[in-house]
Amino acid sequence: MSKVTDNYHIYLKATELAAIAAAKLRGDGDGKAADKVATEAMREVLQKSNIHTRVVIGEGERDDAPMLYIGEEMGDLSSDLKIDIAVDPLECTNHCAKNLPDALAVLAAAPRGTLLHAPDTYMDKLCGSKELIGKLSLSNSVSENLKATSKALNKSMSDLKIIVMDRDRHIDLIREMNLLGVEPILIGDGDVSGGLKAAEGSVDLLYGIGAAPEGVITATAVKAMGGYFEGKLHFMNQSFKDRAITMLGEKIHNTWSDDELCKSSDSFFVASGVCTGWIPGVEFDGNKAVVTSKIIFGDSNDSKIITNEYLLGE
Ligand code: VTB
Repeated sequence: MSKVTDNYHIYLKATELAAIAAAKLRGDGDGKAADKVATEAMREVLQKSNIHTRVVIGEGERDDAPMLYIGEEMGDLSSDLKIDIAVDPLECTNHCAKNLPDALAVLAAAPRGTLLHAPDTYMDKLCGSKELIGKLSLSNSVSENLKATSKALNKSMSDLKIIVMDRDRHIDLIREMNLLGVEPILIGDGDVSGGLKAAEGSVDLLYGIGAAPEGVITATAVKAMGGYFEGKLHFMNQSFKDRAITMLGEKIHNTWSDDELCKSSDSFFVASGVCTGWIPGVEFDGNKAVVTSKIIFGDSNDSKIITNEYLLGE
């Protein structure tokens, strides 16, 4: 039977068309509308395919999301090839609305049952390059982790490039960094690209709390890149915690590694750029759209940048 990674083309097309659809609304100030068209474009590709695809992480619960909802099954349901996906048709929605960097259409794919069904809550994330494996932990203090990073990468504290989302929930984290002489790079949105930049070493760390579902998508990519990732669920209130307990029981207290969030190396991550940042965004040229994507394969640890042209209105 064919491997998951052999079938990446269909999923690449899904993120490409989602990115093009969202990019048409780039800068219009309406992230929800861009997310909607991206979701529709992605779903149409997966629905028409001859693979049996199931959404493990998607646009939300069935009652709230008409398409790509958690548990939705698409394509040829009788196919022997059964692939689970974690998707975010428009990651960093706010940046697409404002035409700021790093909005992406992203998808992670793996064999059935191998991606963690993460609840729709927050996740504390720590992510970096392979040099940091075994040296950091979310259970350690911020100071311990930063000192270990500085030592492992042979950089002074003031030279460390650490991405943190600019949120009130990170006030203490940022203060602790500042006390150690670290000036974090604060981002408005988009911790998926933040994690990927950290895993490839173009920055040193992604640190802090973002969305849990995107944590699984990031972890699949980081695993394939051979980088370091840890995530621990974080609850803003009791109702999110109660819901997570029904899904995961006592495991809600786990600190998950990338290998636990994506259990198979027959997996891949694909991102198509909407707004230029980590990868180039969609370029429109007359009746053509040029879309750039990055695919990272879990079995070979190879990655590819692919640029394709589509005729608009096709
Ligand atoms: C967003 C988004 C991130 O997490 O911030 C979201 O930009 C959750 O955080 O890229 P807020 O609710 O504070 O906005 C991500 O989607 C992914 O983790």
